[in-house]
Amino acid sequence: MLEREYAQEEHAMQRVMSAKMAEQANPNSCPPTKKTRKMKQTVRTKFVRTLVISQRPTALKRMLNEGKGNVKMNAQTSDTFQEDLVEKKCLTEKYTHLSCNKVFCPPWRRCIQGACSCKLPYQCPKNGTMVCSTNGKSYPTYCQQKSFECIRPEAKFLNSGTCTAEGQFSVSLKYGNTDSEGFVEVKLVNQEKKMFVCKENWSMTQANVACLDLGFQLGAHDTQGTFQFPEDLPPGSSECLSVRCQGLETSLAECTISKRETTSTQDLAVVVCYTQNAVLPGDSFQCVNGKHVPQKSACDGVNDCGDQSDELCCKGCRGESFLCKSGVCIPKQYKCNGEMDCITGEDEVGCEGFLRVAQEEVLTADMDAERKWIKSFSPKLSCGVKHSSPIRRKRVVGGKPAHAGDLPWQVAIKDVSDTSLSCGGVYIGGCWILTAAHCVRVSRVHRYQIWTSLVDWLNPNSGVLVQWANRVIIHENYNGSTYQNDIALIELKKRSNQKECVLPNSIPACVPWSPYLFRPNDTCIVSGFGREKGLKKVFLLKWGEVHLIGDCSKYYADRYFEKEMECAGTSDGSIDACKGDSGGPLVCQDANNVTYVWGVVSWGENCGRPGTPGVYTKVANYFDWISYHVGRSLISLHNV
Ligand SMILES: [Ca+2]
Ligand SMILES: [Ca+2]
Repeated sequence: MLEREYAQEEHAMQRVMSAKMAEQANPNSCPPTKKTRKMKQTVRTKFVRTLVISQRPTALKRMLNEGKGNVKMNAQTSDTFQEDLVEKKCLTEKYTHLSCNKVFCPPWRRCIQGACSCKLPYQCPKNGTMVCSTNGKSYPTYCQQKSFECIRPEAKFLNSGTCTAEGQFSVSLKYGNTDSEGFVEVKLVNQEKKMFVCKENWSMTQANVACLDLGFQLGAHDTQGTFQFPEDLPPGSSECLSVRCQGLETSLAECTISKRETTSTQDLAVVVCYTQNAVLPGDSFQCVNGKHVPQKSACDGVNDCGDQSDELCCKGCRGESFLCKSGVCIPKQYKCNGEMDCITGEDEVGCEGFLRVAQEEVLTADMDAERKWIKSFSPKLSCGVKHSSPIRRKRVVGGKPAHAGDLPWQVAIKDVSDTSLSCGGVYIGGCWILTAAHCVRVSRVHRYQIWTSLVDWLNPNSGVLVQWANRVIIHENYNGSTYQNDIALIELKKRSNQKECVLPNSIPACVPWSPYLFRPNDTCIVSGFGREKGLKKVFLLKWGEVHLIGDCSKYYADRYFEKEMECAGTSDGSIDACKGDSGGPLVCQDANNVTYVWGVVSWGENCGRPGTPGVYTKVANYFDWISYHVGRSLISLHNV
């Protein structure tokens, strides 16, 4: 840790140096003159941004503490603040169960520009069990049937296995006052007569599927209702069907159905399907699909809307439902159920095995288990996981030199006409390096060298590999004066005898596909090759911990673009690791210790001053741009 005096000295030196470097390194890419008024007091360094440690005045500290306060507020589950659980700004995004920024797509859909789009049947994994569709055709897998249904919604799931001549499934409502309500009756494919559904397990999750199956597009309105059962249970009807759905099925036939004993009509399920006449008492929440549900059913873990939109913009969750870091409420039974439901993965962390549901006589196949099984055959991507477990260090603060293998995705970019390193970058797999647009120029591609596995520029360590650049792709909307879209890709040149790029000591960082993978106050790591004190050309790879900062526009009014940029500063405000090389990575680890490149070092004002956090290009916003150039399969961890 550095003394304050030293930090200030270095800081002062850095200011001089940065200005000099910015001037020398690339005079043409300096911000235009209209910005120079600001530049008098703020040196917006571009090249060689050094990792420094300095005393950070209290502004940032206060800000971060306020942020922490918010987290506590967010965990609020008391019904006293029920309307506060919904995040209003998020609602404007109109997220649904098909928004891959918030949820995983089912295996028969893939994520394209933030939406789970229909796959073509041949894009499904080959493994699976044959299923029969209501169109009378058998499909080799459930995934293929669902992907076909995705394009032709009338072809629903009928049964597991091949089609039979007599196979028929139907849902009907009985003894209601209108034909949109009543007791729920089901005729199963392999049973001769209809049976009533049990009240046990019956909730909006099941009711929505039943109503959808009956043709009510917005699902169910209520699972309560007083209807007269005209007779005693006829003999032989002392059984009912217990139904368990995931909530996103299109037919009740896809749900798991088992038999139960019943003695009274009180044990039977009723439903009121949602029609335009639905009357809601008091406040209501408007779902994306247009349905209204009671305000208190938003953020309770239950998909009341049917399109899940009541559970996707939450600051806290009601009752025992589980809050994903991405702001999604999931039912408590999804915690530790062996399947990742939060896109951030924390619902499956710290689990001691998962509970098996008690065995029962099931009359239908468990298509939810089949869905999970199919999911396990999706191609797996290896990124963001180091070979060896990291060495445990005591509470580390910024500016520590890295050891070989600490940051295996970090690269250094060198322009051969310069004596020093020009920028940092991050390896994302294949032959691809991600960096800042202001670091590179297409016309200089033949001059760029990419140094991988380097930790000490003066005494290059063993394992360092130097590769030439083959291609430079700069974001087409990069704006050199506002730093918008400050992102670029470098393709490495393959060696003449190799088909692929081989970087034995490098590991790609994962590319984030959703802006909700990491949130304000998360701790992340910034790294870069920084100069040591003095002007000696000693370059060591250094790293430091920073926290993501929400709403950075209050620090950089008019210059901060929320969707495209991310701000990060220090944790306790007393020590600040504020700068790494431009183009270098800001990486964050998820609940499963998988590392993502969350930001690319872009710009910032001097460190050590109040309220001037570093600004990064927000990589999640560029997932589609990156995948367009490098190929979807190279960087898609999920939803592929
Ligand atoms: Ca709900
Ligand atoms: Ca789970």
